[in-house]
Amino acid sequence: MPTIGVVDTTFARFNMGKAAVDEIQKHVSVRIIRRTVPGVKDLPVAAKKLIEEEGCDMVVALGMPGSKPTDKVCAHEASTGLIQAQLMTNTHIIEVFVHEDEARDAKELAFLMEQRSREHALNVVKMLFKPEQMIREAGTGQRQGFEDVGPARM
Ligand code: RDL
Ligand code: RDL
Ligand code: RDL
Repeated sequence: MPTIGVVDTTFARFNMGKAAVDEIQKHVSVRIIRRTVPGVKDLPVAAKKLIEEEGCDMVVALGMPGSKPTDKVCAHEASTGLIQAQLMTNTHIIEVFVHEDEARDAKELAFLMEQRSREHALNVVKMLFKPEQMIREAGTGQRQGFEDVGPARM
């Protein structure tokens, strides 16, 4: 049975890992291993450990970069680390980041964090179990959280 790793943070203002786990369980019966770390910069090694030590076939890494310039730098570093961990392990780590300033208020932030977590969790399910469905969605302007933008047309 495939194993999906889910790692999130205590820094985030919404329980993103819980939403991801719930979404995966709605679609498939898989083994799920969940971890929580303090912040986004701690995600890369946690994801790498889930792959190398716990045998995860794919990982969802979720976090919330804050709105200050320092947080943006932090998020970029975390992203770079997540890409490095993917290349080192030859395994997808789907990065689910919601920047705190993408939302107008706390209510919209919670909505966005839940939706993006669920939609990327579903992407992981599709990539693992229904890759042909991803191909069907190629070029369709998918977004996670807010509305899809759709394809450009001539
Ligand atoms: O390793 C401990 C911390 O350095 C690590 O958890 C950082 O990711 C924490 N952190 C920051 O130090 C910061 O300045 C975070 C942010 N900003 C942020 O915007 N989002 C985070 N962590 O998840
Ligand atoms: O690992 C899942 C996503 O993090 C990853 O697919 C990103 O490439 C998605 N993405 C962003 O998160 C973003 O902020 C993309 C863009 N911007 C973008 O401009 N174009 C993309 N993806 O293809
Ligand atoms: O055009 C508005 C948004 O799509 C744009 O600001 C994106 O960059 C927002 N975004 C992120 O900032 C991010 O870190 C997205 C993702 N991750 C993502 O995974 N999926 C998105 N947007 O649709």
